[in-house]
Amino acid sequence: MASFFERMKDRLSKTTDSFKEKISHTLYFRKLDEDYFDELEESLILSDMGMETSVKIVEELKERIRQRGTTATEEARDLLKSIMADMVTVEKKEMTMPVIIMVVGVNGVGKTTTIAKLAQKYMNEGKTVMVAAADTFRAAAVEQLTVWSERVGVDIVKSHTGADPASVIFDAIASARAKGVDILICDTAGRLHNKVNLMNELSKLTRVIDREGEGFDKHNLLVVDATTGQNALIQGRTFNDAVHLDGIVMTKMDGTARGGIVIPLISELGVPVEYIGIGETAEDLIPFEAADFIDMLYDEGNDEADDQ
Ligand SMILES: Nc1nc2c(ncn2[C@@H]2O[C@H](COP(=O)(O)OP(=O)(O)OP(=O)(O)O)[C@@H](O)[C@H]2O)c(=O)[nH]1
Ligand SMILES: [Mg+2]
Repeated sequence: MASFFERMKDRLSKTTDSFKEKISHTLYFRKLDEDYFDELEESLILSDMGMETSVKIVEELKERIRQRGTTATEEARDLLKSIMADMVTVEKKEMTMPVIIMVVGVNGVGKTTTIAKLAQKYMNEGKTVMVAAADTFRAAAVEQLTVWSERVGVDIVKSHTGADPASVIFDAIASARAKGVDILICDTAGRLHNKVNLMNELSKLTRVIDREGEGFDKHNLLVVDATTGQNALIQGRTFNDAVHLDGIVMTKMDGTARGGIVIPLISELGVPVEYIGIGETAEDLIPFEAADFIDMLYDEGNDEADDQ
């Protein structure tokens, strides 16, 4: 059976292959001159690193090259790798039990699926889990979470479509407290009539959780979809303004070449990516290790070994 690292490598191969391809020609430069830096910056932007982060990476590279008197492109490549590794090194916030996890993100990114995956993972670790269906906006959202909760085997607190999400959270916290569950995971709407409404609702839910959830640790997770590239970054900024984000889950990393977006997401928001989604089943969630990810981007190991 493929090792954990191999499985991740396999699922992320579109992203890593794309990065290697985009960056490879910069290795053929003879001199580390302005042409080299321009080319590199463009390659980074094309690899979904975002304008701001790409400029920052190249500025830092110039500085390190200057300090060290580096002239070889291979050496510059190693410096580049260490700069990127530094940028994604953000400490993850440990959760203490009992905890309320609020899951936020725009519609369709994979919130409900991620909740099922997280519930499965925590149950496998021997934790007691409950989910709250606080996306009462979209018809079928409650049913979708109900189906998942039955499949995974966790308790669910829910109401009808159109109910006040704050009251669902209120009831869920009371129930989680009464049953002594370790982890309460709250699903939220990804879409309301407009963005201001959505952000106001999330702030309200945060206040309810703070007020009613005494004795519970609080953990806010943003779910973003890797296939949307730069949009993930815009969403990250918007949600981070409305809700304090403790962590990010990047979904749909399987089958996209745009996974490089995790780098600017982490470095610009200063929020760690905790997990990545690599498929549609409850098992397709893996912890994200930023340093391993950077290693994969630069790994030149033979590709044939990656095939089954
Ligand atoms: N390939 C792949 N598909 C995923 C992943 N995560 C979620 N999906 C799919 O993305 C679609 C949307 O997922 P949902 O969990 O319903 O997304 P949501 O954010 O809850 O959506 P709304 O409730 O409409 O806001 C579903 O078809 C999922 O199966 C993933 O990691 N990889
Ligand atoms: Mg949903």
